[in-house]
Amino acid sequence: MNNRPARVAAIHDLSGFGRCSLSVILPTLSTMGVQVCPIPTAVLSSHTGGLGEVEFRDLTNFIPACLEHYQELKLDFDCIYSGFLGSEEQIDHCLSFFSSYPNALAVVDPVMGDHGKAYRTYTETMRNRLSELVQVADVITPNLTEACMLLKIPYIKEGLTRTQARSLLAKLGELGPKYVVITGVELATGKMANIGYDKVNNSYWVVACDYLPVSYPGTGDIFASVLTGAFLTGDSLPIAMGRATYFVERCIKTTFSYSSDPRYGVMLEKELSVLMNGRNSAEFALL
Ligand code: PXL
Repeated sequence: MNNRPARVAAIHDLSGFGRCSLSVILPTLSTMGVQVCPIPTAVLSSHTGGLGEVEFRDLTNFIPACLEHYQELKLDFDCIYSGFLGSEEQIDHCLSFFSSYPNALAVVDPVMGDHGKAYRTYTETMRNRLSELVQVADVITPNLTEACMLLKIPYIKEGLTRTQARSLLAKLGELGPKYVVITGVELATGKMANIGYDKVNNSYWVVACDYLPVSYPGTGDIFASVLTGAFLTGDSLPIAMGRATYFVERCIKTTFSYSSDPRYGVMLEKELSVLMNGRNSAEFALL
């Protein structure tokens, strides 16, 4: 019997300050009992969201070298999870990782932008090529900005009706993935929500979240990590979404209560213990 913890190869950047990407993915998944093998795509002094001139070291060539080493070791992975990428070539290296482990859960967080805008390091070619990763993914977790970019439609500023929400999810599902989750969606009812589509069971889900007048970097990374950890420990899509939403909301509210500078990210350290109780979940409903 194999009872080792589930093992994830996490292909993301390592930003020293600002609590995003590997800095939050590692503690989050470890707390959930999942082993993370970080494969840094780049090393940065901080995230790129308003902290001035960022020191950036590209690690493009490091990715295929890691893959080669892991194959020599005959290491097995239960999940390959990609996120923020530092160059176009890295898309090809991620594709090699995914194809080398066809039985692993393929999670693609198509990090490209937020609030209707692309992140400054993401070129148009990179944004266009990200759909190649989405095609091979089992699970994708775009925010609304990224969902619109993947579908090559203008950013939707108005609240989504149920029909619009389901149509966005279905169109993303047509690109390949079995499970689609769009985060940070405003609904026509005025409520903020995370919405999901389980193509295997043809069901649509919604998890409402409280609106707070603030936005923190890294919350998408924490959401996708909890979702991944939940999938790897046997949860269904809506249960995984409920756990991820609950946890991110806790992190945001706690951080907001300290009036911390939003650019510094959420105070994950204060909330990690909440993750150990697998029953903590936000309510989920059919969309
Ligand atoms: O959380 C997304 C993210 C990841 N990595 C870097 C970023 C951001 C968002 O700003 O700048 C370097």
